[in-house]
Amino acid sequence: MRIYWIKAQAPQRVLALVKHLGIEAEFVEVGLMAGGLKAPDYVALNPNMKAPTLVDGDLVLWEASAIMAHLCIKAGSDMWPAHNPAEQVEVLRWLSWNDCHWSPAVGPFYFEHVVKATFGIGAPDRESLQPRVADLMKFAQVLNGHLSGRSYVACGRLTIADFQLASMASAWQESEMPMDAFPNIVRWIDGLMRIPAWADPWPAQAPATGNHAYA
Ligand SMILES: N[C@@H](CCC(=O)N[C@@H](CS)C(=O)NCC(=O)O)C(=O)O
Repeated sequence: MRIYWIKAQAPQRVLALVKHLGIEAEFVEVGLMAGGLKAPDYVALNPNMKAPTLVDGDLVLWEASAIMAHLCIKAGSDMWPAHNPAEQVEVLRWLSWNDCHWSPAVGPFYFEHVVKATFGIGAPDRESLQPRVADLMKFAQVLNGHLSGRSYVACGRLTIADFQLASMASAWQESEMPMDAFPNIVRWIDGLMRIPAWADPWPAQAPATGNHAYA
């Protein structure tokens, strides 16, 4: 099994899960700044020119949530409830909510503060984030309310929904997201950060100038 990644939030979820479940994989860091996502052999795998991408035998899969579900099925982990339709609906609700609402709300903060710093593409434009605060507050209110009395987003246990929702929000301090007002979200993130694979999901580093493979 081979996983293509860059140091950003969507691959982060997949890498954390691989580590958490103890799955054997080969990791290929795509050289984002060297144009690796646009290289013809990568585009043939992922025409979106995004990471992550998983190659498992004949299967080529993109979209972090689908990759995480595949990995859970393969490892026999109930972090994706493959054998429980009602739980699948619950997890799907939060995966969908993330992609349609939460990710667009937290994403601009993460981009300005984390992505720009990671890839050396400029200083954060704090002014551009001001109009984004209302949207963040609106959806943080929803998540904070849901997490009242809960340690996890769905099914009363750790699922791929937690990893999906937390990948940008975990960097809330660094990203200057106004999360102090949402104690249940902060408590939930603090709990995830105690999972070693979530706290440190990245494979051993290689210089991201090309597409490097290492197990
Ligand atoms: N919905 C996709 C998102 C993929 C995505 O946007 N990946 C980002 C990193 S978080 C990327 O490859 N960005 C590089 C670019 O757009 O050039 C997923 O969940 O896998």
